[in-house]
Amino acid sequence: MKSRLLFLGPPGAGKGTQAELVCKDRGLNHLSTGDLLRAEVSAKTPLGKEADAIMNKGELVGDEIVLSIVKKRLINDVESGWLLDGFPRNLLQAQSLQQLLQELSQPIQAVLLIVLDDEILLKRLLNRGRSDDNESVIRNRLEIYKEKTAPLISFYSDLGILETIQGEGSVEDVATRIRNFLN
Ligand code: B4P
Repeated sequence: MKSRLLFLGPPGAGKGTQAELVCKDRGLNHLSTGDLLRAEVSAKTPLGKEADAIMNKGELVGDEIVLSIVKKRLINDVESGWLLDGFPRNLLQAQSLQQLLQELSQPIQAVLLIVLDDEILLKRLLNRGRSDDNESVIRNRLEIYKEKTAPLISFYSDLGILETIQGEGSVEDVATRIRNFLN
């Protein structure tokens, strides 16, 4: 069974939603950098205060901060398996992750790219209504995705581990597509 997975895709594609279901099904640790950063913001830690302003503009939080959070977790989760959701988000993060996983002898087994039309993404995020879910911030997040995160599609495709999943339809429709691929 594949137990080291990564979800890639634009904001609002359903990475977080589907990651939760897959982790419950397969007993994996859900490692969402968005959730981990929001926990720091809620706890009002120095790191959280720094991240809050950046997230509310829809920008990416600094690589050093995100890498240190992920590293700590991955080293502890080696035995049970994991699903990375929302990380990596640029080439530097992807390269650092490859190096760390090589050191741990724990390569990624599959990268699932969830794809969805921009207008549907916008509608879903406006419905969610988190503090970083207003139209201008969402459009900025989409631009940043295209500029910084989308290059990871060819990075993982060149490694031969990328699978594209259509993100339209109900949560259950998308979950079935993912289950069919993983089983
Ligand atoms: P994230 O928390 O990663 O969130 P996201 O990309 O906006 O959402 P996701 O794709 O997970 O969508 P979801 O399932 O929730 O990032 C937030 C911010 O954190 C970033 O902008 C950045 O500032 C920072 N950050 C995170 N990781 C970072 C990193 N590595 N480096 C630097 N900065 C980082 O779904 C969205 C909505 O759609 C939900 O309301 C859901 O209920 C709904 N939905 C899902 N599937 C649906 C379906 N099939 N039908 C209808 N609605 C659906």
